[in-house]
Amino acid sequence: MPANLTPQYHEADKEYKQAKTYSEKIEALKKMLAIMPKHKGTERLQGDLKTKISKLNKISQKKSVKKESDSLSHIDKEGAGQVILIGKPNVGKSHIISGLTNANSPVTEYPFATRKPIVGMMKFEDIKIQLIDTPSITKTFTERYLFPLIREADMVILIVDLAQEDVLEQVEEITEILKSELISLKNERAEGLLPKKCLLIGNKNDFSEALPQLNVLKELYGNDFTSIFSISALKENWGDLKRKVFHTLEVIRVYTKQPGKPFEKGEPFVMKKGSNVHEVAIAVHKDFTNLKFARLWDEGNYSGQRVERNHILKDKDILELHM
Ligand SMILES: Nc1nc2c(ncn2[C@@H]2O[C@H](COP(=O)(O)OP(=O)(O)OP(=O)(O)O)[C@@H](O)[C@H]2O)c(=O)[nH]1
Ligand SMILES: [Mg+2]
Repeated sequence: MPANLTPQYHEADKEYKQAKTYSEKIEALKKMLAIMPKHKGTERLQGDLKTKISKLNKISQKKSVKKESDSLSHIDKEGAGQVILIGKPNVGKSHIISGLTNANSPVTEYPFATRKPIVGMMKFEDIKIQLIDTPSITKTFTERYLFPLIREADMVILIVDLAQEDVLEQVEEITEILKSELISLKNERAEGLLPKKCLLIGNKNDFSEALPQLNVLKELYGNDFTSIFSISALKENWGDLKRKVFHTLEVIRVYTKQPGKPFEKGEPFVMKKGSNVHEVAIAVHKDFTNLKFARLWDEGNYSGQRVERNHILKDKDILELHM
């Protein structure tokens, strides 16, 4: 039986053939299906169109899922450093990030409330540090995009729940998962894969069984983490924790001063600990590769003395650069 297709149908077919995206193609196919005369002679064609639509739907869904997880596997760095919080479900990651930053990460009594990475900026004195809250990590399911995020971050905070009896297992489980992804928390210097700094924080130390649990962690993992300590997200005043995060990042703040003018405190240059005068000068402006000399002020020994290009700077030093 002839199909007797209308000119509108042929027009839609042309649109389909010229369509560049999956959604345009799907739209054109739907149009063809809608305007096609429905009788025995077009049954087969109707079936073909439906199959094409469903295949294209599947492909485009897969693409968008992949796109989303690709885009979650990188977060542009902002501020003085990027710190990622990881841990098993319900240990208090979101509670902690909500205390330290402006982020609005849902805190719930039930686990797995955090479904995507959430970024917040933590103010510490005159700088800001970027913190990332993450979906929980478990043996049964861990979001793949967490591995590149962890690898790229400048520092990791592993949080465990001291109110649970299984604190050792919590650390083991997470380090095992990371190791199996070629990331070793314990030997990251050798692997060169992980940020070098990792804090282990036992949360919920308002529970009576918390202290002995913390002591066991310190005994067993003392050498594997930059530092191990406990907090209670319910009782924290956050100042100490912010300071510890800043110190663990191993960065310094250096201020600059115009020659011949009194010091006006501006935004500091945030540099790696161990940076020298020359490195800071280049960070200030590339022309300072020709730096002739610099003068230094600090809170202790210096009040404008000349320092060499290779002089190592400390946090809060003030530099006057001369070309
Ligand atoms: N007693 C006590 N409860 C806490 C503490 N920190 C967090 N909680 C509670 O523990 C529960 C889980 O906290 P969340 O911050 O949502 O935990 P999470 O690690 O983000 O968990 P998911 O993202 O849901 O997997 C909430 O009911 C918090 O109020 C703490 O220090 N002490
Ligand atoms: Mg959470």
